Amino acid sequence: MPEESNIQIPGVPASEPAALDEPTTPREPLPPKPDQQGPEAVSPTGTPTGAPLTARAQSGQYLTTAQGLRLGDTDHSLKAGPRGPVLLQDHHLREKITHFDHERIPERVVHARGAGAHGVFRSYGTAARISRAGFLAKDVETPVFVRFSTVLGSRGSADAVRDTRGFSTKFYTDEGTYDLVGNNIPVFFIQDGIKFPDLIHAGKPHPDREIPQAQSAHDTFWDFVSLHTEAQAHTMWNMSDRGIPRSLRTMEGFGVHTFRFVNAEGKTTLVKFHWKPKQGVHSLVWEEAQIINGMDPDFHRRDLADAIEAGAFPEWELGVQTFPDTEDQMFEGIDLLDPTKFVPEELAPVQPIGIMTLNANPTNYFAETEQVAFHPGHLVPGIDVTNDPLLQVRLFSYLDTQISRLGGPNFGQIPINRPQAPVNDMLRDGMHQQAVHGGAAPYHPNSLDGGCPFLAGQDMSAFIDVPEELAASIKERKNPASFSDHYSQARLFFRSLTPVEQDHVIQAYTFELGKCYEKAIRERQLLALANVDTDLCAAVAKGLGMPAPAATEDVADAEPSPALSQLGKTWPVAGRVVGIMADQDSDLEEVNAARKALDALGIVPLVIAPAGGTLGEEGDGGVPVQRTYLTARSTEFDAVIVAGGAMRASDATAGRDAKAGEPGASLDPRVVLLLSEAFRHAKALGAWGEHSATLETAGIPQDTAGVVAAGTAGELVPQIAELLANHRVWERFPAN
Ligand code: HDD
Repeated sequence: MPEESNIQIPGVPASEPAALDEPTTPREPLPPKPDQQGPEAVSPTGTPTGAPLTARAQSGQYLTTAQGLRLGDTDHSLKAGPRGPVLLQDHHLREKITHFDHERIPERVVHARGAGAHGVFRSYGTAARISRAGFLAKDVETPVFVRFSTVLGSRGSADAVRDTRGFSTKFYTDEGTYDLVGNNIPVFFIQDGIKFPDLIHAGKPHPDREIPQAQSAHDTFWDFVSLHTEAQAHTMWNMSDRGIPRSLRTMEGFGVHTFRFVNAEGKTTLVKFHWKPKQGVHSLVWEEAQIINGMDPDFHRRDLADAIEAGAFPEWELGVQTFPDTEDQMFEGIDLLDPTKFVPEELAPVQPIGIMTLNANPTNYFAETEQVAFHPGHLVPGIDVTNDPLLQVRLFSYLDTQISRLGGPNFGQIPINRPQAPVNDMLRDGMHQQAVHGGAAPYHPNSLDGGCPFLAGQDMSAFIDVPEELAASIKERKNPASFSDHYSQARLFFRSLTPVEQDHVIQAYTFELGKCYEKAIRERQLLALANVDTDLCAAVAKGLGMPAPAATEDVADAEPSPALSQLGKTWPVAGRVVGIMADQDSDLEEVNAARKALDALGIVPLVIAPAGGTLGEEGDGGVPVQRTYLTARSTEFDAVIVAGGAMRASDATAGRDAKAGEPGASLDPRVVLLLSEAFRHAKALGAWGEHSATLETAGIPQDTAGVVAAGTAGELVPQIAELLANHRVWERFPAN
């Protein structure tokens, strides 16, 4: 070996320094530069795993390529002269554009639009007698990730559409991941999974023009549900206020199917899951929903993220209805394997088994909310499936869909999908494999890798399939006779609602069918409604200007279930939003007193003023403005307080100089719009002192339910809070 590096370069005298100085002895690799370290290792719940941490994304010192090469320019492509064509050799350009070109993955075929949050589930231990699931033992805390969704709309569609909402929960338990993939409606459209593509093809936009987006108010949807009458019960829930939740935080959730709990002795119990929100069950009204979809398409997503960020962590109690695992799996005449049926709570009470708190927003939407993969077949010991034919097909579909959606069979290795229980599988290779598996024998049984891993027994937390005796039967494509009642539960639901809620249902059917062009479809759906309830059918037919048909089926009556109504209860007011309309004429001390009093109740006060900034002097006495007449719309507020004096139109009008309430007074039209909408949507309205005159000028009658006049802010706030506890001033409906 020469003593010193002496590489010869043709044409370069040997005395000149060599261009390359190859190391001849091995040396330690250079320490990684700060900007060259791998991405932060986080657990599925977003908490650092303890692996060496790096700085946040975007905070490394130098920009690099994906290979860690430092870049000196990322703003100009490499060209043949400043005005010349771009060169193919520009490796940085090609990497940057190629990666960008592939940033999107296919959206979910259903439930494409969603919002997620991290949290924790704490079990009460009340289910421990009937399920041996470790995470249901007393006081066990299990990290969770929840994704709420709409069903029909694309990823970029609006939140407040009339639709079913998905409610999926991933429990990262010590015994493996358990997914509860439910909806906010306890019954489903179809009884057999083979119909799912038909249902979704009918509900999605028409294939020719791809309209309408995220809506069921169109011909193909109603064509399907009127021809396929087992969908009537679910559709009835959709047409009720449940189809337009006020917030994701104020929705119930349901596992829909009947599942099977298995205890330590192997004894089984049939169960139906319920999520009960501590925040109450509240909905929008249809006009509000329509306004919101234009004003703030991200309404639900924003509401959830804001609440969590503000520390108002939403909570749901998980409960189960339990049924004996009898041979026929019927309960009070209801087939527990029919997913278009629910069991009224009056017949089988919901028994609480734990509480879930959502306490952290995702760090990255794509990595977590988009890439999370749920599957009803992600089970743990102690929870098993039943033979519900809808559930059986779901067990195939969810695994299958992730392969095209997440690009291969290793989606379980994506951080949000990684179990928190040790994984010791023999699945190997495949697209996007992240692991470097050692060993020589990824098969069972083996003798080369010491026979590992071994099989566990029930006492070692193994999942043991419940041995189930099956009745001798013939192979056929048929439903059981007990699946043939398509109307009684739609009737039960409708008749359990209060008149106000029933009126909303009538309006919803009339709206949706009014958007259908084909008369035959409207007629057929009216026929289905006649079988559900003749009054409902007559009211919808009247709205459509069509004759009401007579019922064709003899449908069984059931006892109404008052638990189905959202009215008649009071709920916590924490987390609700109250708008305070103030202006330069306001008594700022009183405005601040109102803000403080609301805040003390956990209510979010937002001040609405003619312009942004601060009313009065910045500092102690001033009032920071959160919304202006331009940015505010009534739909954001659960109640509105008027604390301003004039609120005049900013342009010259006859009453420009007159105070509100005085002859000739003229309010800014946006103020009038906000107040009149809030009034029409049955929200509490209030004012103190002379400001009641502003309400009067806006056309809000003073001596009406839910319109409060008080002497001071201190007197007003408790009255507004009391009204808010009922969600709306229901006496003010019907609105039109
Ligand atoms: Fe489903 C997604 C809920 C029936 C096929 N479904 C999906 C999601 C929810 C539900 C909440 C969104 C999961 C997420 O946030 O990622 N689905 C239900 C409920 C059903 C139901 C409560 C009936 C009780 N689904 C159902 C059937 C099939 C599917 C019968 C197919 C035969 N569902 C899917 C799917 C999706 C899905 C295509 C789309 C994305 C995904 O699974 O991961 O596989």
